[in-house]
Amino acid sequence: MTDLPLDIAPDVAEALAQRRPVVALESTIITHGMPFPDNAAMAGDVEDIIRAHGATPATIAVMEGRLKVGLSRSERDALARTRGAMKLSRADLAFAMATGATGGTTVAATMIAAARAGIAVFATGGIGGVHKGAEHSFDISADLTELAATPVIVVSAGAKAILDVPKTLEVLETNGVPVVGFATDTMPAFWSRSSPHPAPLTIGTAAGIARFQAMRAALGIGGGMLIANPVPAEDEIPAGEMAGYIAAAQAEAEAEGVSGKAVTPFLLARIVELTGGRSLATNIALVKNNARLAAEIAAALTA
Ligand code: PSU
Ligand code: MN
Repeated sequence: MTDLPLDIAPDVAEALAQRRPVVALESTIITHGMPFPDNAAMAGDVEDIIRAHGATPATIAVMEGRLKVGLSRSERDALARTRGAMKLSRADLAFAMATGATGGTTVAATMIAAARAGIAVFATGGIGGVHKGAEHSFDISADLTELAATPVIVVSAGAKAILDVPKTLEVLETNGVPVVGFATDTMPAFWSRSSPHPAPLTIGTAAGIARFQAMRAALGIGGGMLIANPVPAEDEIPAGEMAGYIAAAQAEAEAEGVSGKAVTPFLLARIVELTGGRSLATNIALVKNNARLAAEIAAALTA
């Protein structure tokens, strides 16, 4: 039997054993989603917000082959500085563990690790989805099928607006994944509070989300759900303004032949440049906002 190189941080293990609220956090956002040193500051601030709301944060990553559920401050900072970290999803999480590699976990890989550790809720920025032009590239994130398979509530600001949002919603529906607008009946669009697309479901309280997930479990329906929590109004960039930056970044990605795992990091980094850093400030604000809601949901789940 292969021993699983899984390290659950002592404070996380204790909180789980005492059935206190725990919120998982992903790390691709640290290794591939934001530049240093903003990534390190964001990762620390988000953990502090979760603690301030009475829950224990568990940032998940693979460090030299060990799957870490909960990083110390120095591990977090080391990860934020790592160049050439892998971007790990369902397909290659175990590869990194078998070869001693270091990598950030995407939404999909973070869900796998969270479920394994017994963590029921997780906060991110925006999930991966169906890319624009997917009818040619077939680029559809493994985050979508993971949401169908793994029972973790993922709190996001929607699907990233670089994606084809209606196609992403269709794939989620096909796979039986509930998409819940938090106190909104329109799908948020990551950097912007709204989009032209209705939210499939709406719930206005953390307790309501906890009741919905409990009812799904009682019915024997497996899998997770996606919460779409709009970025605070004071931090948003209007969708009309973002559309131009997104189109420009997309055209550059195509011209440079960027494909596969590199697409999302390329687009996010280009959009930070095109907006003069504003999109990064908004991205950080929306992750913090999602961390707050995730802590409330975690508390409602343990109540
Ligand atoms: N949210 C952010 N920034 C990110 C991500 C989410 O604010 O970089 C990451 C997540 O880890 C998500 C990944 O799983 O982007 C999607 O990558 P892809 O499109 O290649 O599946
Ligand atoms: Mn992809």
